[in-house]
Amino acid sequence: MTATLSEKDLEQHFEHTIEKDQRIEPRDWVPEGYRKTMIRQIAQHAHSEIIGMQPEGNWITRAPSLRRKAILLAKVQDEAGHGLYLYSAAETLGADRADLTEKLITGRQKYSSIFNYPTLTFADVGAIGWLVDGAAICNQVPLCRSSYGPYARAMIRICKEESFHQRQAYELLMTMMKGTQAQRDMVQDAVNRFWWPSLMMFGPPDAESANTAQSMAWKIKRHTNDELRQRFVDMTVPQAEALGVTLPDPDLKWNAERGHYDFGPVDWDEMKQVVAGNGPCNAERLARRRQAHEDGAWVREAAAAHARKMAEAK
Ligand code: FAQ
Repeated sequence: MTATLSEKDLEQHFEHTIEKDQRIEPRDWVPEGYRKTMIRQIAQHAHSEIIGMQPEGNWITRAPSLRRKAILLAKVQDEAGHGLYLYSAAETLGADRADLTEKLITGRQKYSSIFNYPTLTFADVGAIGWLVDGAAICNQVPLCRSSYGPYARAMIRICKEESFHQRQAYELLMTMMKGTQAQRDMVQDAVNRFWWPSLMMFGPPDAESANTAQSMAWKIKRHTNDELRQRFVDMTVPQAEALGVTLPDPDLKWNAERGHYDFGPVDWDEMKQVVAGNGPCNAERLARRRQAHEDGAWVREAAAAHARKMAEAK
């Protein structure tokens, strides 16, 4: 005979699991707030991976060589894979994938602001891989220790693949920097456009971050938005120096007392506008995703019909 656990016992078990730094698994009881926060973060992350295929996907047909095309194809395909993993992780919390997609294409769920900027030249492929994947790695390596098991485990593989993304991009930028003056200018221009939006990827400043305190207490997040932003700046400045590009911030300076780089103010109004749907490419990104979803309707119908037939044949 099994004794029924009261809500209080379940809550205590949850608190102990978090306290002891163990993982919460799909079979475990969780408070509603934890479930909602996890679904929100995982869904936003999944949507970012899926929408994030578009800016670089824009250059697949125009890659300058077969080698660059093969690398870019593999990277964009990895992002699709990350999105699918993450939707599966959200499903373990009771979310419905079709519902999440519906929320994305009707603008009721967010995705990262960074993917609402255009990719104007092939150097943007390098800038995205270096800065955007770099920021993603910085943010996601600590998430490998996130309290929700399926999310933390997905993050391990995602981070490994993103390391490859970052390296291929740095190699691409290095190659361009050794090329003609026009190529060097192209790299500098891409870095100028992607630097500040990359800093926005870490979320609003801590004082304005609605979710950080609770997510840190639940060990979903291991560091605050500002801590990770600073880590990213500290990590990237020497890489920019090695590459021979300047980061577009006149206030960027080593602060020996703090042991960190100081940097200028982020334009939070711009970020708010982009998150609110008014960035340069928001409408285009969502329209493209909506169209792809509609175009894929026959595939979903065929798969469902096949599954039905197989079940009937049993
Ligand atoms: N854009 O209270 P907080 C990638 C939202 S990497 C849009 O601080 P939280 C790889 C936030 O969700 C990009 N919305 O929130 C790749 C919250 O929404 P609410 C994706 C943003 O969750 C590379 C509200 O503002 N990475 O895809 C942004 O504690 C290259 C208040 O913010 C992840 O999702 C933003 N930048 O911290 C793919 C990582 N920032 O409550 C292709 C996992 C915040 O209104 C190519 N996520 N918001 O619904 C996280 O670590 C966290 O969710 C943060 C935000 C740090 C992003």
